[in-house]
Amino acid sequence: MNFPIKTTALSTLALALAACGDDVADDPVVGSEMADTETAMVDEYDPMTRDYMLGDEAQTRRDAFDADAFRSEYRTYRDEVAAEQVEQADDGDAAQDMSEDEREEMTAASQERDTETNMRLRQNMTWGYLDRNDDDQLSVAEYAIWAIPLNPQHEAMNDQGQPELKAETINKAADSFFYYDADGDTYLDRREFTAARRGETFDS
Ligand SMILES: [Ca+2]
Ligand SMILES: [Ca+2]
Repeated sequence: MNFPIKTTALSTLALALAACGDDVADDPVVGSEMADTETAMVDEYDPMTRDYMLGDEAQTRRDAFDADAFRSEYRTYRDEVAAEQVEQADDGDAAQDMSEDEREEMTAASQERDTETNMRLRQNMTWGYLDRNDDDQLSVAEYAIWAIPLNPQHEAMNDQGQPELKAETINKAADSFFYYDADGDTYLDRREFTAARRGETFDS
């Protein structure tokens, strides 16, 4: 699959936003600020790289986690993602009326995707991209879109010969999910997910 990158339209938009309409295409300061932002965004925590100590209550919720239901929900999202297209960034009048969230979403949606899976790169996985059912919270399967490595080739095959997540991969994702579910409602809200994204530790 070939998904063209809309870098030109995006850069034009970023420059226009940064300059509030002034023509600063040759301004080296604007260029270097953009480079810094891009570098900072690439630094994403990988929740699969650590062990998680769960408290008793979190462990109880973790034990009640249904891995089969998770597999089914996760597979649905992967199929959805595979059918998505890179969106063209809109640098017209509409962009000026956008909220910060909408602008971030538009920028992330126009970036290059993983060539094998068509998933967004992890740093471009916005809240809106992950919250597939728009209920403003992340289920384990929604969280796993971000948490689990992109490429299913590293995983096992199921009875039908299709790529299948290994149990240990699901276990690790679930461990980290229940670790970051601070209020124990079995979903991650924005604040809890931000803590996960930053790889914060609560161990004493
Ligand atoms: Ca959700
Ligand atoms: Ca929660």
